Amino acid sequence: MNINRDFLRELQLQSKNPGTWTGMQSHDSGTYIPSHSPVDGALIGEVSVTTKEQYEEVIAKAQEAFKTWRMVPAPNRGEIVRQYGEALRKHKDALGRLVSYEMGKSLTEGWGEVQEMIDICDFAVGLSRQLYGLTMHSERSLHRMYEQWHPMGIVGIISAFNFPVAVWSWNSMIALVCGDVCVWKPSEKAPICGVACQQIFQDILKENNIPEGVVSLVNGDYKVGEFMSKDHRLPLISATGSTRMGKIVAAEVASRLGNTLLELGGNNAIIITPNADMKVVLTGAVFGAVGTAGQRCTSTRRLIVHNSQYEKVKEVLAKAYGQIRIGNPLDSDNHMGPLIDKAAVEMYMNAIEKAKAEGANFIVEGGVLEGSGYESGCYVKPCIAEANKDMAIVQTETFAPILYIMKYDTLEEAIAIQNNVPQGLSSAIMTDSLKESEKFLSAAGSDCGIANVNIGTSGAEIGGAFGGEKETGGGRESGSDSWKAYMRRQTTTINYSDVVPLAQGIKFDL
Ligand code: UN1
Repeated sequence: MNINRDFLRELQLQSKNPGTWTGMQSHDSGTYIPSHSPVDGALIGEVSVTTKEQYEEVIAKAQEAFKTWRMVPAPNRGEIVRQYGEALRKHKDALGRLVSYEMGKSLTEGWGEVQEMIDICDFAVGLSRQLYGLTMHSERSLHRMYEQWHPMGIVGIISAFNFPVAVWSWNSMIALVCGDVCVWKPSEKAPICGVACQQIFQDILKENNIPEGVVSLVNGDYKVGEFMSKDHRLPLISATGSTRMGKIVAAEVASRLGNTLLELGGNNAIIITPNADMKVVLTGAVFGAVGTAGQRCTSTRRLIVHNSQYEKVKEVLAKAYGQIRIGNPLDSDNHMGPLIDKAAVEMYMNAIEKAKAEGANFIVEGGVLEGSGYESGCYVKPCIAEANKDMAIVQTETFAPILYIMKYDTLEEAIAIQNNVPQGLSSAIMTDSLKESEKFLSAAGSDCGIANVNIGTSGAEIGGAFGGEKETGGGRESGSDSWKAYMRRQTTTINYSDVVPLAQGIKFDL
């Protein structure tokens, strides 16, 4: 495979070992994490693992930077984020290519991810003038009462490989306008994307004479994540990844009474009713299941299909799956690239085996692709299995393009099946019936954080609050009023009378 790597040069990532950037001049620990592209297996670069001593230095710098940053007026903080958005526009092509090459998602999705970063920058710039608090009427005369929002301090961000740049920006761009400083640990499976985002941000901080500790990067596996979750100097940890990881982080942060914002596993379903438009079903379901090779937390994993539509849906999907082109994601002819690594391939194969052992019937077979173009060993076939709602494998999130399809009779039954999983991130119904869609959206409907009508389960816009219930962790990131998770609320009462009347009419005369 011949991949032009000019994009690495544009992102100042020419050297084989770009090292980590933590806001410090030099940061080489001598231990490295290599990043191999799942596209062709080639070594893209290495980052040095952050030691405990280096972590302490990063936190000290971040603490120092917070003292300056929290006093910069919020709209001026928004101006820095605006400049970052501009820089991302300039580097959209190169950064999108790096995302595609390091993570394996299709180039259009790589660009889409950078677009998601740009969108959140725009959102955060506007937000920087809208961090509103409420004013209340005091029960005491000549008193004023209101609430104000202050920055919290250092926000620790732990992100996953599947959205190696966008998820960090959802958190950090919002946190930054709120006046927090950010320390980011990207996934060790896509660390070079983290270095690129960091380099671009550091240039902007330098140009504006702002302390580099406002945005920092640390690298490593769960041990570095543990430095963060156990560190009382980090009042908020925002973690994206598996439910298993989230439970550990939640317990560690809770034991020091810190705050968490968790965005964990999904097991997202689409309900297809007799009133569904098949064209809409096709794009929504196939992109949901196959996009990003099934490695989104919002990927469609289950189709719950009305009896009357079942055979038709099976037929239409099987035909569509036959047309999916799998290969180098940088080639825009391909719909689907590789899984992130061979361990992911193994998990995919194990899930297929388990599904078969539990009696699932594969109507589109899976398997690992071999031969020319597939040398990295990470390319697999998307597959579809007829399954039962209660099978253990159907209850599990497998980060791979495996779609389980099942039947229902009544809408109530379909909603019950949809809700009958431990996770609660995203959900959808395909219908042109107002009654069906309203039932799905009612309090007795979907129990997920995201509920869509005639849209697949993935591909949320940044303007809404993103996250889900149950084992998805309950956090909300990105749009709407998610910013409140990054700030502390202060209720203030001011007495401008000459006496001190006590609330609730209490008398205390001296
Ligand atoms: C994720 O997979 O962690 O809604 C995030 C979507 C994307 C974000 C997914 N905007 O599919």
